[in-house]
Amino acid sequence: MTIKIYGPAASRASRALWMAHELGIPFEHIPIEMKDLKGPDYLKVNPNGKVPTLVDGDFKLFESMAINLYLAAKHGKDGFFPATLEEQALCHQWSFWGMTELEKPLLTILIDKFMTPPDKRKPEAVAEAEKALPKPFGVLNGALHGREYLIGSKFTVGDLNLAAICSWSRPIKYDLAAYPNVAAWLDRCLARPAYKASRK
Ligand SMILES: N[C@@H](CCC(=O)N[C@@H](CS)C(=O)NCC(=O)O)C(=O)O
Repeated sequence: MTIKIYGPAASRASRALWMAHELGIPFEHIPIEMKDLKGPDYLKVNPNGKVPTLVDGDFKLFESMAINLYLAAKHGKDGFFPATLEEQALCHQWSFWGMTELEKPLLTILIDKFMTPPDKRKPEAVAEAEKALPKPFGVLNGALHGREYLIGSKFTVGDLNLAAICSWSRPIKYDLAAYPNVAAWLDRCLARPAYKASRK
């Protein structure tokens, strides 16, 4: 049965859409509008009233990183979901790390810049978020020293998940010049045809 991915492309559902394109699996995209997320029909699909949600037959899954790790484990080929427990754990590590260390400050800036009317903007919150970013970007820059991808020598679900989070640095024009390994890695990941296809 064809999987269903709920959520507009301009939301965290983009992560699952990128994954589906990357894996080349058939999927149905249900771009439910944000205003309908708290309706009774959608709450049956995801009781959080948030996107993305994956429906795979009778199986329902929320949380973008979990969805992508599941899809990669189920359909990944040629090491995209690595074979060893250690490398799989590293994919989980970078996915959780992206969510806990990078997502919030990047989102704070993104929301302030693009979704907040000028009179409601919070320069202090943005300044705080900007202060939080150098440390994790420094860690990531170190981890990418001398390597093209995070784990082994190939692009994996760990790269996809973390790059999807880091992609928010682009619309906010966050300057990655101090983190050249991150900048080069992010360019490499976001140049993938599947990423581009997910944004059409
Ligand atoms: N940690 C969740 C976050 C999901 C989330 O907050 N999605 C946003 C859209 S990007 C949403 O559904 N917001 C609606 C709301 O919070 O009411 C994930 O990564 O899937």
